[in-house]
Amino acid sequence: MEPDKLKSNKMTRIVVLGGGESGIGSAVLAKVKGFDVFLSDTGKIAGHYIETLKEWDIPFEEGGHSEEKILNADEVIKSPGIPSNAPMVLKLEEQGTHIISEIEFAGRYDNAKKICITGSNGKTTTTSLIYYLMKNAGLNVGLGGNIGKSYAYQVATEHFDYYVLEISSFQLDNVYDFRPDIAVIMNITPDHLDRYGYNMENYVKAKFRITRNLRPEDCFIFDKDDEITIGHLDKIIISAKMLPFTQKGEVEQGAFTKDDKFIVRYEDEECDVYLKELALGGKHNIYNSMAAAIAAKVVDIDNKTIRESLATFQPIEHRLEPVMSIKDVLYINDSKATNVDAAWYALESQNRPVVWIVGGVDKGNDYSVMEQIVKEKVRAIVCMGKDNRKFHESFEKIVGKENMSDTGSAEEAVKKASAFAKPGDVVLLSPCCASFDLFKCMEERGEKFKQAVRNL
Ligand code: UMA
Repeated sequence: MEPDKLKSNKMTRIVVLGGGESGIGSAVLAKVKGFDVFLSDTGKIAGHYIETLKEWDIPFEEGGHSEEKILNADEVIKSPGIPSNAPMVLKLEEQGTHIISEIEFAGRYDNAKKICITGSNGKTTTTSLIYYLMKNAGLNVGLGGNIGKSYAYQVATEHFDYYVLEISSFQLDNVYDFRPDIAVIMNITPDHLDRYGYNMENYVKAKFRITRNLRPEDCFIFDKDDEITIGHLDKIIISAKMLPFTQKGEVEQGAFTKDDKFIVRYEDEECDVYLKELALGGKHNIYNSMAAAIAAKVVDIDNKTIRESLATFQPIEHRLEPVMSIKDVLYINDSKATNVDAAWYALESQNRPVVWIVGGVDKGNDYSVMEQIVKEKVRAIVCMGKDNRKFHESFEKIVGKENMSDTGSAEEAVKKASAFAKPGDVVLLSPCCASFDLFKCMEERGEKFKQAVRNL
């Protein structure tokens, strides 16, 4: 059934697959909009989500997907963690049922101006920076998407003039009519290839779905130094104001670095920011800050607020988060680095020898790109995962067999790392991988790392 028809036919049956943050939010919004809603989860739904379902009187099942309750849906909202080749998804597709994401569904009922950020790395930091800038400017703004509280739940229960939404490729996979006012692609490097048939082109196309409905009055902010982004832009047409950011030369509109500053140009306005005043260090954070500053200029935030906000922003949890120094060894939690590129930047931003804690669920990673940076920065490697073979194959030749160790918990990893570390070193958890072999999620991995450091 066409989405437009769904908007008006209130007793249409909506089935939500997945009872996590995304599914619960979607089910509540569908209920608020008067649909006949049913939620189904193959696993166990967390207690607080069951409370919410009961509170809103939403029927649900857990422990399996029942065909007779799902295949009769007029439209299905699929949680982003459910792969497109899951048996129930394939059955629904076979019979032609329209499958959408939470973002597509919530976007239908949200008139706020939307600033949507995707990319392989830096999207959480940039999303949080833009949100912080807009809050400081006194705007009525919400934060959601792949971060924090479900976007759909907020659309159902709150009102904002603006949303800043971090959007993952999984959420974009089932987006059709969703339209941001400002779309941002931070960069595109290999990630989640296991979900995209190990084909980079599929992943790039998923990311670019964020631009598919842009209009001439909308803005597209992107990294001009990112070859994959630029390569794809050569193949497509985007009808929006193009606002690149770069650390290699000048641009007429967008942002660029010059000497000790970066300069933002939007229409006939200009704002310059001293690099040394940025709260977040490292080359990658110059990109993040430039993207955020462009978005801020587009929504007409004054230069003073932009400069002050970029100077006072606090680093986000699990992203290059300093934990504490013990015997002049600094422990840094970068659990959020779940792909190779993120870990590369984490190592690049260190100016002390590194004992690197790495490992987890490999997503089709190619570690050859890490060899040079490991040679330059890393003293020893502690593997923390169930299968560490690829790390040994790639890095033993660089750091030496005697400087590598295998561990199966955060506690063990921190102990081994502290034994390798010398005064003046950094112990950096920047795993390159997903966390699901040993932990529930990357947040739990970061928490357990921090706890183990405090227990040293
Ligand atoms: N499930 C089914 N059927 C299946 C498979 C799973 O019912 O065939 C059920 C599971 O039993 C589970 C539920 O689906 O109960 C989980 O759904 P989910 O994995 O989509 O998780 P949510 O809690 O709904 O969180 C999702 C995002 N998770 C993923 O994309 C994996 C959250 O991003 C997001 O914040 C949230 O929606 C809000 O809308 C997290 C994430 O890890 C942070 N994102 C990835 C990343 O950043 O790398 C993309």
